[in-house]
Amino acid sequence: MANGCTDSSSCPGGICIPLGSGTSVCTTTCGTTSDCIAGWTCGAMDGQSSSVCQCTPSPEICDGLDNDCNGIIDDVDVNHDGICDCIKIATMGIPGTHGALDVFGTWMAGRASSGAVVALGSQVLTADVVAPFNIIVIEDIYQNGKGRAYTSDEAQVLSDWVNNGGGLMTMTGYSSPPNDNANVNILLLPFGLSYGEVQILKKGASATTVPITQFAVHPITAGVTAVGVDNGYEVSGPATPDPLSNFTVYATGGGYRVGEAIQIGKGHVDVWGDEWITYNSEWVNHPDYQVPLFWTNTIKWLTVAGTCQVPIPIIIP
Ligand SMILES: [Ca+2]
Ligand SMILES: [Ca+2]
Ligand SMILES: [Ca+2]
Repeated sequence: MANGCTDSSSCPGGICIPLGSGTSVCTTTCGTTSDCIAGWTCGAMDGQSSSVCQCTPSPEICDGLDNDCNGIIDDVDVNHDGICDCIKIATMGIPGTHGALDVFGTWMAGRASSGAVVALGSQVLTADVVAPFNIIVIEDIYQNGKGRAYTSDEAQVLSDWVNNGGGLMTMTGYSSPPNDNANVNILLLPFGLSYGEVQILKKGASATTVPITQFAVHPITAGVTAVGVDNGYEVSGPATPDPLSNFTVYATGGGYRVGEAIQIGKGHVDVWGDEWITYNSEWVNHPDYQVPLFWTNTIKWLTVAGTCQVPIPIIIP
């Protein structure tokens, strides 16, 4: 659906049609409007033997439709900060509170101006509860004295939501062993993923987090050369990769898997083996880390293709 086509040869597998505003756009043939991107309609067009998906451009707004006819639904980012303004993010559990309160949540809320961030806390997960969100970030759900044990039914709810296009990110390391990870591992089970129970990458006497610098090529790691970890847990799985999933170990440190990203169905799961990327010290005291860029990349990758995809700026504001 790239804008600016000159003729159908510049639309692989598609057709170049005028938008009526002096520009043109690639489109496809269709049987009904449900074959088209939301906001487009299927209909006859002069010069075409088959019905084609058509669009009348208007300014993009957060309404679940592709208003400006560029092929992307709700791609609004008024401040050009790289976080789609229409994105709907939820957190589960308790935010990291080492240092200033919930730096990550505050940062996100300021950039997703229409969607903001909803704190689900320990709310029971049902299909209706998770359906509104593009992304869910699991923070501290350590059950002992903080939350509650999640169930396999709730894991299935999350799994269905991911397969349908949801983006799930988990973190760990908020508590010492044992059982820090038992609860989040319940929710990761349908994806064949888990955290280990042995703490890894403990910061030394320098009192600074262990820099993670070994990154695979992946959208999450683009432009990132270092982020910090302390007392994390290794990511494991999938033991036998699902042939339908596409997984990348995108970060390693000390020989351990620290970050793993998996595409499952239409959705994405990102498992990070630590929580310090939510802490104030890592955002403020580390010009050698790219924490905001790491998060901006992560949010974009977690967001389902074709919706709320906005360019990431060279400098993250
Ligand atoms: Ca659009
Ligand atoms: Ca829209
Ligand atoms: Ca924004």
